[in-house]
Amino acid sequence: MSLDNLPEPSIQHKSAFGQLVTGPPGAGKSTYCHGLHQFLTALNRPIHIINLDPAVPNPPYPCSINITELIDLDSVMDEYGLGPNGAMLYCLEYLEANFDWLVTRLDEVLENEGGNGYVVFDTPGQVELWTNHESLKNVVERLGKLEYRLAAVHLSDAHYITDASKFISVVLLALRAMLQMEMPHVNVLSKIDLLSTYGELPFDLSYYTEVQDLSYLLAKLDSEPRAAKFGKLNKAMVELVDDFGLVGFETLAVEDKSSMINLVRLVDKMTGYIFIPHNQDQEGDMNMINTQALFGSIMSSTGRGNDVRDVQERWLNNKEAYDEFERDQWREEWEERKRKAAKPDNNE
Ligand SMILES: Nc1nc2c(ncn2[C@@H]2O[C@H](COP(=O)(O)OP(=O)(O)OP(=O)(O)O)[C@@H](O)[C@H]2O)c(=O)[nH]1
Ligand SMILES: [Mg+2]
Repeated sequence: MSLDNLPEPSIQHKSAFGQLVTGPPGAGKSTYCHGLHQFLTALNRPIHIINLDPAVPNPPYPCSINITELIDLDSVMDEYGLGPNGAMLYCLEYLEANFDWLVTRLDEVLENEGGNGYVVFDTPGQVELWTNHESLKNVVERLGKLEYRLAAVHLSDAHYITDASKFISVVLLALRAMLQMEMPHVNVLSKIDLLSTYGELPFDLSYYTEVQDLSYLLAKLDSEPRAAKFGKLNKAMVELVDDFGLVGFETLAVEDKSSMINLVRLVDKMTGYIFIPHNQDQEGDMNMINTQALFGSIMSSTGRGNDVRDVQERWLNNKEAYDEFERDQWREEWEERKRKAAKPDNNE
């Protein structure tokens, strides 16, 4: 863990863009990072994933930088006799104290990106890290000063919207994350493809994504014996969320192309990525235009836009019909590829 021989950080990049992926344990953060890597790589958009979870030496995605190169959870637990939560906070504090290491590694990784790289930070699921502990926030703030334009993509498992009290806790956590991190922020209901398996929702999906008048949920809470005891507290919490009026949700099913495109487009707008060419040369401009055109063509091939009514239609109202339709499309695409492979001369 000695950092004595590390070179001084050399800040050569012009700017970099990217995402800080946060959310409670099991929300789907690492899966999303992996999906994003596959998706952007297929679009010829370079991406680097940085794992900030010191408990994961071997993440499931191609990892450009791993915090375990600097410090890992098990050694901290052994060395200082800490439990997993305390050790996690120690590791993030250690990262903050060794910020120069991170900058040096980022410079190395982004060296060949012509000045505008794209980095995605996968984070651990401990909620303290983005609700009240300062280290992650400080690291992001310092990256911001070095022209890293990051947006927080905060994932919450869509399963929680099926229960009024869990939904309110998800909304409160999302609000807390927004207030704590103070950065461009998008909340996302993840694993939306599983929503139909949890039974019928009392309200349309848009009620939850737009976090409309939460007082409707108070009646539900009052009918839950555990929650009813805390009627006044529930009311105060609901009013607090309503008064801030900050929380809304996008939706995500990692394996669904339209879902990924909608989120990528939104984050690109939030960070300003859409306004710059990928590379410093003119070809960069063309790449950007091609990428946007490709996004458009994928969207028209799936026949869906980014409206929450489309999401409701796809994943709740008519899931089986859409699943069948997409299976047919994949089959046709597969057959077409096989035909082309059999006749290489005709390949365009
Ligand atoms: N059906 C479905 N499953 C998903 C999706 N995203 C994640 N999962 C599953 O959810 C589980 C948890 O995903 P992870 O990516 O490990 O979650 P995480 O937020 O990184 O978890 P921690 O790092 O432990 O906090 C895994 O079994 C994933 O396969 C999704 O979009 N759809
Ligand atoms: Mg993870």
